[in-house]
Amino acid sequence: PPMIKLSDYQAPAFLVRHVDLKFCLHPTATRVFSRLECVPNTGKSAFLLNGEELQLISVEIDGKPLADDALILTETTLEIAADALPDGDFTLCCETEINPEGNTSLDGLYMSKGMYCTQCEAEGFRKITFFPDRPDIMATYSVRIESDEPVMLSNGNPTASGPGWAEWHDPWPKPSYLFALVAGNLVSYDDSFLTMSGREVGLKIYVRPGDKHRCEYAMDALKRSMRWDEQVYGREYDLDLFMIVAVDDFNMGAMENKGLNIFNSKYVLASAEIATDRDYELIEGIIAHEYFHNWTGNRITCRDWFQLCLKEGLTVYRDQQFSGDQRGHAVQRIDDVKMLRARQFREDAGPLAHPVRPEEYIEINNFYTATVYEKGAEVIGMLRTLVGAEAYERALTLYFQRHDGQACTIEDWIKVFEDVTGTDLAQFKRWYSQAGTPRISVKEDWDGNTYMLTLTQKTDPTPGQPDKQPLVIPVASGLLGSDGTELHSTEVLVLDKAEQTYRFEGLPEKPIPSLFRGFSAPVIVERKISNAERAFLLANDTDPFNKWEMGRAYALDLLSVLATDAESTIEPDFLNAMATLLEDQTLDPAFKALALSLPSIEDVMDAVRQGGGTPDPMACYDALSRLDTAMAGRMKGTIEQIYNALDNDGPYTPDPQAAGERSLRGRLLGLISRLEPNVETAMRHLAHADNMTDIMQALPLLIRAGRPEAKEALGSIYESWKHNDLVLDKWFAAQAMATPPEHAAEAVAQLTEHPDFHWKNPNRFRSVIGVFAMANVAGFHRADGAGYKLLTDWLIRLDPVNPQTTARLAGAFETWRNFDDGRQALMLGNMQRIADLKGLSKDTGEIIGRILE
Ligand code: BAL
Ligand code: ZN
Repeated sequence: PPMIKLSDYQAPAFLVRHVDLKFCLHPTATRVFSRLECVPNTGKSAFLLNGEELQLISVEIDGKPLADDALILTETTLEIAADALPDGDFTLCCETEINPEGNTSLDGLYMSKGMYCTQCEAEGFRKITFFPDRPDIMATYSVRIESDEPVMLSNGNPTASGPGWAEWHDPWPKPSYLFALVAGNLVSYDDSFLTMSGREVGLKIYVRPGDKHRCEYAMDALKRSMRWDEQVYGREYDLDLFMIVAVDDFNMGAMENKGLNIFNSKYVLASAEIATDRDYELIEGIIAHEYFHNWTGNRITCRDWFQLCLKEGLTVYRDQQFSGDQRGHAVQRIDDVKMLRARQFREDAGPLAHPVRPEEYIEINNFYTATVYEKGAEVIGMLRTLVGAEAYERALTLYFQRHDGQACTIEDWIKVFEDVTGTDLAQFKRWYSQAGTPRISVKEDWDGNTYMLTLTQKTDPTPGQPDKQPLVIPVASGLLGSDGTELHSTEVLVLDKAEQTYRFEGLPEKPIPSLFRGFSAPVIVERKISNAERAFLLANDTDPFNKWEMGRAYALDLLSVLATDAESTIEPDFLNAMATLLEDQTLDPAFKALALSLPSIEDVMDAVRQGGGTPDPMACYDALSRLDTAMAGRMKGTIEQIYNALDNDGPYTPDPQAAGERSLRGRLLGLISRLEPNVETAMRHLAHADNMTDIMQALPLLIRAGRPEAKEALGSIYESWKHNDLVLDKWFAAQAMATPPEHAAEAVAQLTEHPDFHWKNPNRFRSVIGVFAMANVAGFHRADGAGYKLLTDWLIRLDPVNPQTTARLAGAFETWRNFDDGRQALMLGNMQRIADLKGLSKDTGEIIGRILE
């Protein structure tokens, strides 16, 4: 398959001003009639339209059929010869037939449990009709749907309907990837919103009959998002209607189609008994994210797919700001950074590393990555830190004013900041083109009066980028005195050279620095600090992020020692520091839960590697168990007391305060269970659970302990919930995640035999195979290779059905070089099995190809 390059970008030869579409829906033979109003854009040339898996019935220009020799039809394109086109504007009419039921890729028009739905980003529209399917072609759309389905939806406002048909019009020009159509037996949960200028907008969440009572939270999150975007960014909604549809078969989390967001059901439906606190949090964040796209993505879109971070980085940044405002900024920041490190830093350190704005791809779907999304958001956060909140606001206002209705580039984005601040941001822009995570080393000097801080930045080579340039890195720093007072409050130091020294004069004593407060840049700080200093900052830092960070660094230090030397002892100072933290009345429960949690097993493996070792996953797993047990032993009495005090008899509410308390209680339950071979407390916790959060806190502990009661609990949850896919996903996931690593591969293989393992459904596949590979790390990396083989067998089976989901999970092999020779050989052999497949999708082929390169 060809490599698409940013440097090859060319303006489209023709624009499309308006699109009329008519759909005659049929599960296996849907007819699509399109009428495109086309405008020449770059002089006389052939017209190239994309089209895949389409049966062409007819094509006409200005009402006249085209001669056969005026057309070249390939597997993926339809080319109309320049001679066959009139000189000025023209209309192109096409009739095609497609098979939604046969479309298992869930890209284009497909069926999910009898309901028609679409996914067009990035290149699904070309599976619906012939079209120049690129985001820099923005058109208005009028859509007519004909079918017997009771509900028929498309973008924009409804214009007319009757028995068996419905018509929609979207007045806002949009790229084809934002097109959507839904038809099926759906009911709606309705509300309305009064915008800042006093317009009433109808809000509808469409779900299957029976799910209507699970829409309240999503609707509330939507209204809060709409208000927030008005208040914080001055952005008002622009149609009479905003719709969300919940779909069970969906590759992504959700999709921001204009006026008609389509969501994976798991990010819409919530009630105490089916959703955990984490689900509520994700629903809130994703509803906000998709809604915010209306301005950052839809009104202002991307010129080409290399600019994906223009909409995704900014929209993630905005949804993180929103969630921070809703739930508290410290906890939000810690959660965001945990995720960034777990996914983006790992991506940046391996064979799949790529810049925030990639320069080439084979399959664009492979670039919906943590780097484009989460690092893309970090880059915006840094820009805001560097220019200040006030200039950021002016730049955004200018961005919306200057580029509304356009398909833009990162150059356009940077330019508004340059124009507003009068500064040259050329060096800052390297964040978009240079892959890899910078490593910062720190040197301190103290001469009795002046404190000198020397920072050095270095970025390791990444694929295709052997030499790295210095970046502009905002270092939010404070200095603390030995009594814990702030000697120098937070100041943003700008590191824009390979090495720089910052001087602080007139200090009474050698200060203790608190660097990268709030994680002010996505970098790795390589600083040797004594455990005493870590304990000091853990106790005294005024920056909550760094307070958490110090506890994490301290724990990682101990864990990497434990993982390489099982006989080593655990420093009581760490346990004492954790005990102090637990008893600190000033800390909020959600923060405490995070601060008392141990790093992930991948973090431990990375720490072992940083120390020059080769991590043994099982030894890292055991190290975590040992440290957890030691913490539990040290804090035993207090843990039980606080656990009991947090027992809330009232009804479940999903608000952040209650969720924070449950999260601490869940963490304490985990600790208590370390000391109870029979996990009595977890059994009681489960027995009294009246909500899914409590169930999902206790159930994995029973599974991990190998208790017969776990089987009973699983059986009874299954009986109660076998008709609810979202609960069954959790039921599968709990087993795939918590089964002890020694026999996880067998347990997971057995789960795949279960009659409810509907492997063509992405949520179900991910909840078993994905969770095993990503969340049962020691089980997946078992030395005999059983985990690798299991994953590979399933990827081979899924690839012809759903390339996108297969390619994503194939990323589980991206860290293969971090392991010992035996595991490397096993992973390599399995990846080779995939690479050798006849007819391997370009999605999976590209991922495996890059990992093996
Ligand atoms: N645009 C794809 C889904 C999302 O990022 O919102
Ligand atoms: Zn997005």
